[in-house]
Amino acid sequence: DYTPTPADKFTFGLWTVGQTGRDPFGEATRPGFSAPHIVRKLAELGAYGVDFHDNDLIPLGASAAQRDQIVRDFRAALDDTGLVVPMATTNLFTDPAFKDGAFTSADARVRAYALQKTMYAMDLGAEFGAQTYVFWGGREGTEVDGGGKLLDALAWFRDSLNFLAQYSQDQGYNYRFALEPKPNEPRGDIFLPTVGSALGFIATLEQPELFGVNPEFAHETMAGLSFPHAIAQAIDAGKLFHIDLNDQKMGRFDQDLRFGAENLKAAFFTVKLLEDSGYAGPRHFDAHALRTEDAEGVWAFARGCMRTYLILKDKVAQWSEDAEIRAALEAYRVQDAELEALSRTYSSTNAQALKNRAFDRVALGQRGLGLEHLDQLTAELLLGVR
Ligand code: 3MF
Ligand code: MG
Ligand code: MG
Ligand code: MG
Repeated sequence: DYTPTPADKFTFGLWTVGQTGRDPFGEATRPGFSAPHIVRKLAELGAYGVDFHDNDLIPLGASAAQRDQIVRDFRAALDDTGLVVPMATTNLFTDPAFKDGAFTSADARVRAYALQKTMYAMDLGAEFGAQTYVFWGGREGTEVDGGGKLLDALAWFRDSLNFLAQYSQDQGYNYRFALEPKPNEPRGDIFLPTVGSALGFIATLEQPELFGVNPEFAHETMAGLSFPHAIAQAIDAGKLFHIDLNDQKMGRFDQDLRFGAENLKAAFFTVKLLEDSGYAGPRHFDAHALRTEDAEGVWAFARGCMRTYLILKDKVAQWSEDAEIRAALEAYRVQDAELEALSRTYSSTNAQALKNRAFDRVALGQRGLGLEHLDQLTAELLLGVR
C-alpha cells in the first residue's frame, strides 16, 4: 500500500519539513517545528533518517550550555525512534559573512572562518554518526566577474576541500564527501554549476576517491538539463554518493517541489536508474511544502514524496516485466555479437576488419526505431492503464 518503512531509506533535511514558507517576497506562513518533533514525526511516517546543516540544529551564536541541551534533546528523539543521521552539511550561505562566498570569498579571513565553521560542523555530524558530508556552495559564485577571482576561486575551493578531507581522516571521521552543484540562486552564477562540472573538478583534488556528487533534481532542471542524464553520468563514474530528490519547472526560480509534482516521467527514470544501478544510499528529499500549507500540509508533502517514490518503484518493476515493452526494447537495441566483439577493444586486426567491412548505410538510416510506440507504452503504464 506504498507505506514507507526505514528499509526504503527515505531521509529529509531538518530544513525541508522545517521550512516556514518564507520566500524573497514574503514572510513565513507557518511556524516550523523543533528538531525533536521533526524526528518523531518523520519516524511515524516511516522515514529512515534525518540530516542537518550545523545551524538547523544549533542556532548561530548558541551558548555551550544551549548547544548541549539541544544535542541531548535531539539524541533522545533519535534514540526513541531509531531514526539515523546519514548526512550532515554546513550552512555557509545564510550569514552575511558569506555574502561573497565562503571557501571562494575574496577575503582570506572569510575563507579561514569557513574552514573553521565547517570543521565544527563536521565534528557535530560525526557526533551523530553521519558518514556523508555534503558541500553545497550556495554563495560560491559571482555577479561581478570584474573582481578577477574566477581562477583563484577554483584554487581556493580545491585547497579547502583538500584541507577538510585531511581533517576528516585526521579525526577518524572518514567521511565521504559529496559536492552539490547548482547553476544559480542565490548567486548570479554559482561555481561548478552542473554535475558534469563537479565531476571534472573532483578529478583535480588530492584525494578524488573521497569525493562524489550530490545531484539535485531541481538544480539540473533549472539549468535546462536532464536529471536522469546527470545521475547516469555520476553512476557511471562511481560518484553518486548521495542524491537530493525534489521537482522543479524548467528555467524557473528554485522551487523545491514535492518529488514527482512536476516531471513525472523524469522522476520515473530517476527512480529506475537508482533502483536498477543498485544505488544503496539514502533517498533524500530536499524539498519543502508549498507556502500555502500549514503543519498538516507539510506532513502531506513529506508523505507524498515517499509515496510517489514507492509508486514509481513499483512502476519500474512493472515496466521491466511488461512483455510489450520488452519486445519494443529488443527491437530498438540491435545486437550483433561479431561487430560488438570487433568494436569493443582496439587491436590492429579489429581496426582492419572494421575498415574492410561493407555497411549498408542506407538501410541503417531507413530503419524505424519504434520509439513512439515505446514511449506511449511508458506513458500508458505511468497513467495506470497498463
Ligand atoms: C539549495 C540546496 C541546499 C543543499 C544543502 C546541502 C539548502 O538549493 O539544495 O539546501 O541541498 O545545503 O544538502
Ligand atoms: Mg536545492
Ligand atoms: Mg533549495
Ligand atoms: Mg539540495
